[in-house]
Amino acid sequence: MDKRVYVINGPNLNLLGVRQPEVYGPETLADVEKQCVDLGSDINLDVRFLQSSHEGAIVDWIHEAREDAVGIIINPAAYSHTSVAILDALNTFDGPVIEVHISNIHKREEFRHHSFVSSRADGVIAGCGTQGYMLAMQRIDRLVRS
Ligand code: CA2
Repeated sequence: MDKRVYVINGPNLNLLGVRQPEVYGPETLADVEKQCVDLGSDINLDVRFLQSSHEGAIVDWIHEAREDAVGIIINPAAYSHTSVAILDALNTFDGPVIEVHISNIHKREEFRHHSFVSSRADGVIAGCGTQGYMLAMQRIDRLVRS
């Protein structure tokens, strides 16, 4: 049976490809989901792809992942910069966590330079566009094999 990976997306990422393509690119979140699922089937990872604009929903999915997933890929979006609750939830998860940002948060406003989640993440990918999700999948694959 394939190992399960949760790909969790935070607030407003449902608008990917619909608004601000100059910042976040032309692909929709459904496009990114398909790419993750397709890559997952090549490398034997079963993808559960999720998005919510509600902090508590994201915390609940991280708790579910404790029983259900070998790894978590998370783009916490704006909650990266504010959420101790998401950090605390990730700290209860034993497997690898890769944090993804589509844009390079370090090239943007100063308030985006700090992410609470980064202190738990095993890897952080920023500024690689939506390709960052594919890179994160490959990294999770490597980490769960070793
Ligand atoms: O670069 C990223 O992936 C971010 O996590 C995206 C967040 C932002 O708050 C972070 O600082 C960096 C924003 C997500 C909003 O997504 C939108 C997508 C399309 C149109 C409008 C918003």
